[in-house]
Amino acid sequence: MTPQTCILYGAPMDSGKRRRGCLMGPDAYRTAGLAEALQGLGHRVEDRGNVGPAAFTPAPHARLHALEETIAWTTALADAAERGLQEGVPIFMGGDHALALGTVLGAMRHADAEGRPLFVLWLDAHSDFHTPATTDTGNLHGTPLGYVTGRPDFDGFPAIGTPLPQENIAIIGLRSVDSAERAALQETTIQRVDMREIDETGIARPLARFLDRVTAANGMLHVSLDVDFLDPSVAPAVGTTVPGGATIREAHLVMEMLHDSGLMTSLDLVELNPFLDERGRTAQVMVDLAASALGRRVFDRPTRAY
Ligand code: B3U
Ligand code: MN
Ligand code: MN
Repeated sequence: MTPQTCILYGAPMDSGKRRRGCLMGPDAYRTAGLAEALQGLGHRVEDRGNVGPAAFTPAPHARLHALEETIAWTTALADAAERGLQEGVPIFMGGDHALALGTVLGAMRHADAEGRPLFVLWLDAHSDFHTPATTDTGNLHGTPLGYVTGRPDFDGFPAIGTPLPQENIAIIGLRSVDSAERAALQETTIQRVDMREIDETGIARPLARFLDRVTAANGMLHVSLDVDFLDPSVAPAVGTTVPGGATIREAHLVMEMLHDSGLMTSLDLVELNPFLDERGRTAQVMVDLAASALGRRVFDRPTRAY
Protein backbone atom coordinates (compact mmCIF):
# COMPACT_ATOMS: atom_id res chain seq x y z
CA MET A 1 0.00 0.00 0.00
CA THR A 2 1.30 3.47 -0.84
CA PRO A 3 1.68 5.54 2.33
CA GLN A 4 -0.12 8.85 2.14
CA THR A 5 -0.13 12.05 4.13
CA CYS A 6 -3.48 12.24 5.89
CA ILE A 7 -4.30 15.70 7.15
CA LEU A 8 -6.99 15.75 9.79
CA TYR A 9 -9.08 18.85 10.28
CA GLY A 10 -11.70 19.15 12.99
CA ALA A 11 -14.78 20.97 11.72
CA PRO A 12 -17.00 21.39 14.80
CA MET A 13 -19.72 22.96 12.72
CA ASP A 14 -23.17 22.76 14.23
CA SER A 15 -25.03 25.48 12.33
CA GLY A 16 -26.44 23.35 9.52
CA LYS A 17 -29.44 22.24 11.55
CA ARG A 18 -31.18 22.98 14.83
CA ARG A 19 -30.42 19.89 16.88
CA ARG A 20 -27.08 20.43 18.55
CA GLY A 21 -24.22 18.09 19.26
CA CYS A 22 -22.17 17.69 16.07
CA LEU A 23 -19.69 20.20 17.48
CA MET A 24 -18.45 17.36 19.66
CA GLY A 25 -17.71 15.22 16.60
CA PRO A 26 -14.02 16.04 16.10
CA ASP A 27 -13.11 15.13 19.65
CA ALA A 28 -15.10 11.91 19.42
CA TYR A 29 -13.06 10.92 16.36
CA ARG A 30 -9.88 11.80 18.21
CA THR A 31 -11.00 9.80 21.22
CA ALA A 32 -11.94 6.84 19.03
CA GLY A 33 -8.40 6.89 17.64
CA LEU A 34 -8.72 8.03 14.04
CA ALA A 35 -5.14 9.32 13.83
CA GLU A 36 -3.73 6.17 15.42
CA ALA A 37 -5.76 3.91 13.12
CA LEU A 38 -4.39 5.65 10.04
CA GLN A 39 -0.86 5.73 11.43
CA GLY A 40 -1.15 2.02 12.11
CA LEU A 41 -1.70 1.51 8.39
CA GLY A 42 1.62 3.20 7.64
CA HIS A 43 0.32 6.64 6.69
CA ARG A 44 1.80 9.92 7.82
CA VAL A 45 -0.89 11.66 9.87
CA GLU A 46 -1.10 15.29 10.91
CA ASP A 47 -3.93 16.58 13.06
CA ARG A 48 -4.13 20.29 12.29
CA GLY A 49 -6.63 20.94 15.08
CA ASN A 50 -9.99 22.54 14.52
CA VAL A 51 -11.02 24.97 11.80
CA GLY A 52 -13.23 27.84 12.95
CA PRO A 53 -15.65 30.07 11.08
CA ALA A 54 -14.54 33.38 9.59
CA ALA A 55 -15.95 36.44 11.38
CA PHE A 56 -19.71 36.79 11.07
CA THR A 57 -22.61 38.80 12.39
CA PRO A 58 -25.68 36.73 13.13
CA ALA A 59 -28.93 38.15 11.89
CA PRO A 60 -32.46 36.87 12.37
CA HIS A 61 -33.86 35.15 9.33
CA ALA A 62 -37.45 34.11 8.85
CA ARG A 63 -36.75 30.69 7.36
CA LEU A 64 -33.09 29.79 7.31
CA HIS A 65 -31.26 28.62 10.40
CA ALA A 66 -27.88 30.26 11.18
CA LEU A 67 -27.27 31.53 7.66
CA GLU A 68 -24.40 33.91 8.50
CA GLU A 69 -22.57 31.37 10.61
CA THR A 70 -22.89 28.76 7.88
CA ILE A 71 -21.52 31.17 5.29
CA ALA A 72 -18.58 31.95 7.61
CA TRP A 73 -17.79 28.25 7.98
CA THR A 74 -18.06 27.77 4.22
CA THR A 75 -15.41 30.39 3.62
CA ALA A 76 -13.03 28.93 6.20
CA LEU A 77 -13.49 25.29 5.21
CA ALA A 78 -13.06 25.98 1.50
CA ASP A 79 -9.67 27.51 2.30
CA ALA A 80 -8.71 24.58 4.53
CA ALA A 81 -9.72 22.01 1.92
CA GLU A 82 -7.85 23.80 -0.83
CA ARG A 83 -4.70 24.03 1.28
CA GLY A 84 -4.99 20.48 2.59
CA LEU A 85 -5.28 19.07 -0.91
CA GLN A 86 -1.99 20.69 -1.86
CA GLU A 87 -0.24 18.68 0.83
CA GLY A 88 -2.06 15.38 1.19
CA VAL A 89 -5.45 13.78 1.71
CA PRO A 90 -7.52 16.10 3.89
CA ILE A 91 -9.99 14.34 6.17
CA PHE A 92 -12.66 16.53 7.73
CA MET A 93 -13.93 15.36 11.08
CA GLY A 94 -17.37 16.96 11.31
CA GLY A 95 -19.49 18.64 12.17
CA ASP A 96 -22.76 18.50 10.31
CA HIS A 97 -23.12 18.09 6.57
CA ALA A 98 -23.23 21.83 5.93
CA LEU A 99 -19.45 21.60 6.24
CA ALA A 100 -19.44 20.15 2.72
CA LEU A 101 -20.57 23.52 1.37
CA GLY A 102 -16.98 24.53 2.10
CA THR A 103 -15.00 21.34 1.62
CA VAL A 104 -16.41 20.59 -1.81
CA LEU A 105 -15.91 24.22 -2.85
CA GLY A 106 -12.27 23.99 -1.78
CA ALA A 107 -11.86 20.70 -3.65
CA MET A 108 -13.37 22.32 -6.75
CA ARG A 109 -10.85 25.14 -6.56
CA HIS A 110 -7.97 22.71 -6.14
CA ALA A 111 -9.09 20.48 -9.01
CA ASP A 112 -9.48 23.55 -11.18
CA ALA A 113 -5.91 24.62 -10.41
CA GLU A 114 -4.70 21.09 -11.24
CA GLY A 115 -6.63 21.08 -14.50
CA ARG A 116 -8.43 17.89 -13.47
CA PRO A 117 -12.15 17.27 -13.08
CA LEU A 118 -13.58 16.80 -9.60
CA PHE A 119 -16.02 14.01 -8.83
CA VAL A 120 -18.09 13.76 -5.64
CA LEU A 121 -19.39 10.60 -3.99
CA TRP A 122 -22.20 11.39 -1.53
CA LEU A 123 -22.95 8.53 0.87
CA ASP A 124 -26.19 9.58 2.53
CA ALA A 125 -29.82 8.72 3.22
CA HIS A 126 -30.64 12.21 1.96
CA SER A 127 -29.86 13.95 -1.30
CA ASP A 128 -28.90 17.33 0.25
CA PHE A 129 -29.92 18.98 -3.03
CA HIS A 130 -32.05 21.79 -1.65
CA THR A 131 -31.45 25.48 -2.16
CA PRO A 132 -32.07 28.10 0.53
CA ALA A 133 -35.33 28.78 -1.32
CA THR A 134 -36.61 25.19 -1.46
CA THR A 135 -35.62 23.80 1.96
CA ASP A 136 -38.67 22.96 4.08
CA THR A 137 -36.73 22.82 7.33
CA GLY A 138 -34.43 25.82 6.86
CA ASN A 139 -31.53 23.53 7.73
CA LEU A 140 -28.63 24.28 5.44
CA HIS A 141 -27.10 20.83 5.87
CA GLY A 142 -29.69 19.84 3.27
CA THR A 143 -28.17 22.11 0.61
CA PRO A 144 -24.50 21.37 -0.24
CA LEU A 145 -25.12 19.48 -3.48
CA GLY A 146 -27.48 22.24 -4.58
CA TYR A 147 -24.77 24.81 -3.90
CA VAL A 148 -21.85 23.16 -5.66
CA THR A 149 -23.91 22.34 -8.76
CA GLY A 150 -24.77 26.00 -9.16
CA ARG A 151 -28.42 26.01 -8.12
CA PRO A 152 -29.80 29.52 -7.40
CA ASP A 153 -30.47 31.50 -4.22
CA PHE A 154 -27.21 30.98 -2.35
CA ASP A 155 -26.97 34.73 -1.75
CA GLY A 156 -24.08 35.69 0.51
CA PHE A 157 -22.15 32.43 0.00
CA PRO A 158 -18.77 32.49 -1.78
CA ALA A 159 -19.19 32.46 -5.56
CA ILE A 160 -18.55 28.98 -6.88
CA GLY A 161 -17.08 29.79 -10.31
CA THR A 162 -17.68 26.86 -12.64
CA PRO A 163 -20.35 24.63 -11.11
CA LEU A 164 -19.62 20.96 -10.47
CA PRO A 165 -21.04 19.03 -13.45
CA GLN A 166 -24.02 16.92 -12.41
CA GLU A 167 -22.62 13.86 -14.14
CA ASN A 168 -19.61 14.00 -11.81
CA ILE A 169 -21.77 13.21 -8.78
CA ALA A 170 -23.12 9.95 -7.36
CA ILE A 171 -25.39 9.78 -4.32
CA ILE A 172 -25.57 6.32 -2.78
CA GLY A 173 -27.87 5.24 0.04
CA LEU A 174 -30.94 7.36 -0.74
CA ARG A 175 -34.10 6.73 1.21
CA SER A 176 -35.33 10.17 2.36
CA VAL A 177 -35.74 12.77 -0.37
CA ASP A 178 -38.07 15.76 -0.04
CA SER A 179 -40.50 16.41 -2.89
CA ALA A 180 -38.79 19.62 -4.06
CA GLU A 181 -35.47 17.79 -4.14
CA ARG A 182 -36.93 14.84 -5.98
CA ALA A 183 -38.43 17.07 -8.66
CA ALA A 184 -35.12 18.90 -9.11
CA LEU A 185 -33.03 15.72 -9.04
CA GLN A 186 -35.12 14.10 -11.72
CA GLU A 187 -34.05 16.86 -14.08
CA THR A 188 -30.37 16.08 -13.49
CA THR A 189 -27.81 13.52 -14.61
CA ILE A 190 -26.64 12.92 -11.03
CA GLN A 191 -26.24 9.17 -10.48
CA ARG A 192 -28.82 8.39 -7.81
CA VAL A 193 -28.58 5.05 -6.08
CA ASP A 194 -31.37 4.35 -3.61
CA MET A 195 -31.67 1.48 -1.13
CA ARG A 196 -33.93 -0.40 -3.51
CA GLU A 197 -31.24 -0.49 -6.17
CA ILE A 198 -28.73 -1.59 -3.52
CA ASP A 199 -31.08 -4.38 -2.43
CA GLU A 200 -31.65 -5.48 -6.00
CA THR A 201 -28.14 -5.31 -7.43
CA GLY A 202 -25.83 -4.99 -4.46
CA ILE A 203 -23.85 -1.87 -3.66
CA ALA A 204 -20.70 -2.80 -5.60
CA ARG A 205 -22.17 -2.57 -9.06
CA PRO A 206 -23.42 1.03 -9.04
CA LEU A 207 -20.29 2.14 -7.18
CA ALA A 208 -18.01 0.45 -9.70
CA ARG A 209 -19.91 2.17 -12.51
CA PHE A 210 -19.21 5.53 -10.92
CA LEU A 211 -15.56 4.81 -10.11
CA ASP A 212 -14.97 3.69 -13.71
CA ARG A 213 -16.13 7.10 -14.84
CA VAL A 214 -13.79 8.85 -12.41
CA THR A 215 -10.88 6.73 -13.64
CA ALA A 216 -11.70 7.35 -17.30
CA ALA A 217 -11.67 11.11 -16.70
CA ASN A 218 -8.49 11.06 -14.56
CA GLY A 219 -10.65 12.74 -11.94
CA MET A 220 -10.06 13.71 -8.34
CA LEU A 221 -12.63 12.27 -5.94
CA HIS A 222 -14.12 13.90 -2.88
CA VAL A 223 -16.06 11.48 -0.66
CA SER A 224 -18.65 12.78 1.79
CA LEU A 225 -19.77 10.15 4.30
CA ASP A 226 -22.89 11.02 6.30
CA VAL A 227 -23.43 8.85 9.39
CA ASP A 228 -27.04 8.32 8.29
CA PHE A 229 -25.84 6.43 5.21
CA LEU A 230 -25.61 3.61 7.74
CA ASP A 231 -28.57 1.93 9.33
CA PRO A 232 -29.39 3.50 12.71
CA SER A 233 -29.12 0.09 14.37
CA VAL A 234 -25.37 0.17 13.77
CA ALA A 235 -24.87 3.96 13.80
CA PRO A 236 -27.31 5.54 16.24
CA ALA A 237 -25.41 8.80 16.85
CA VAL A 238 -27.12 10.99 14.28
CA GLY A 239 -29.94 13.50 14.52
CA THR A 240 -31.73 12.36 11.37
CA THR A 241 -31.98 8.59 11.63
CA VAL A 242 -33.70 6.89 8.71
CA PRO A 243 -34.35 3.15 9.01
CA GLY A 244 -33.27 0.82 6.23
CA GLY A 245 -29.74 2.08 5.74
CA ALA A 246 -26.48 0.48 4.67
CA THR A 247 -25.09 -2.36 6.73
CA ILE A 248 -21.62 -2.41 8.21
CA ARG A 249 -20.68 -4.87 5.48
CA GLU A 250 -21.97 -2.70 2.64
CA ALA A 251 -20.27 0.36 4.06
CA HIS A 252 -16.92 -1.39 4.45
CA LEU A 253 -17.20 -2.75 0.93
CA VAL A 254 -17.67 0.79 -0.37
CA MET A 255 -14.64 1.96 1.57
CA GLU A 256 -12.50 -0.98 0.45
CA MET A 257 -13.46 -0.40 -3.18
CA LEU A 258 -12.55 3.26 -2.77
CA HIS A 259 -9.16 2.26 -1.47
CA ASP A 260 -8.58 -0.29 -4.22
CA SER A 261 -9.46 2.34 -6.81
CA GLY A 262 -6.78 4.71 -5.51
CA LEU A 263 -9.09 7.57 -6.48
CA MET A 264 -10.12 9.23 -3.22
CA THR A 265 -8.39 12.58 -2.75
CA SER A 266 -10.41 14.03 0.18
CA LEU A 267 -12.95 12.82 2.73
CA ASP A 268 -15.66 14.26 4.97
CA LEU A 269 -16.97 12.39 8.01
CA VAL A 270 -20.21 14.17 8.87
CA GLU A 271 -23.28 14.30 11.08
CA LEU A 272 -21.82 12.34 13.99
CA ASN A 273 -23.61 13.60 17.11
CA PRO A 274 -21.72 12.11 20.07
CA PHE A 275 -24.45 13.34 22.41
CA LEU A 276 -26.66 10.63 20.89
CA ASP A 277 -24.07 7.87 20.81
CA GLU A 278 -23.93 4.67 22.82
CA ARG A 279 -20.53 4.36 24.48
CA GLY A 280 -18.80 5.73 21.38
CA ARG A 281 -19.87 2.94 19.08
CA THR A 282 -20.85 5.16 16.14
CA ALA A 283 -17.59 7.10 16.36
CA GLN A 284 -15.74 3.78 16.28
CA VAL A 285 -17.69 2.55 13.27
CA MET A 286 -16.83 5.76 11.43
CA VAL A 287 -13.15 5.47 12.37
CA ASP A 288 -13.12 1.89 11.11
CA LEU A 289 -14.75 2.96 7.85
CA ALA A 290 -12.20 5.71 7.33
CA ALA A 291 -9.47 3.15 7.98
CA SER A 292 -10.95 0.85 5.34
CA ALA A 293 -10.94 3.73 2.86
CA LEU A 294 -7.25 4.16 3.60
CA GLY A 295 -6.27 0.56 3.21
CA ARG A 296 -7.25 -1.52 6.20
CA ARG A 297 -8.08 -5.04 5.03
CA VAL A 298 -10.71 -7.31 6.45
CA PHE A 299 -8.16 -9.83 7.71
CA ASP A 300 -6.43 -7.26 9.87
CA ARG A 301 -9.56 -5.89 11.47
CA PRO A 302 -10.18 -8.02 14.54
CA THR A 303 -10.09 -4.98 16.78
CA ARG A 304 -13.37 -4.48 18.58
CA ALA A 305 -16.96 -5.49 19.01
CA TYR A 306 -19.76 -3.07 18.23
N1 B3U B 1 -34.14 16.91 3.52
C1 B3U B 1 -34.32 17.34 4.88
C2 B3U B 1 -33.68 16.40 5.83
C3 B3U B 1 -32.21 16.29 5.82
C4 B3U B 1 -31.31 16.60 4.86
N2 B3U B 1 -30.11 16.29 5.35
C5 B3U B 1 -30.29 15.79 6.50
N3 B3U B 1 -31.55 15.79 6.82
N4 B3U B 1 -29.33 15.27 7.28
C6 B3U B 1 -33.84 18.78 5.05
O1 B3U B 1 -33.82 19.26 6.18
O2 B3U B 1 -33.48 19.41 4.07
MN1 MN C 1 -26.21 14.66 4.53
MN1 MN D 1 -28.23 12.50 5.74
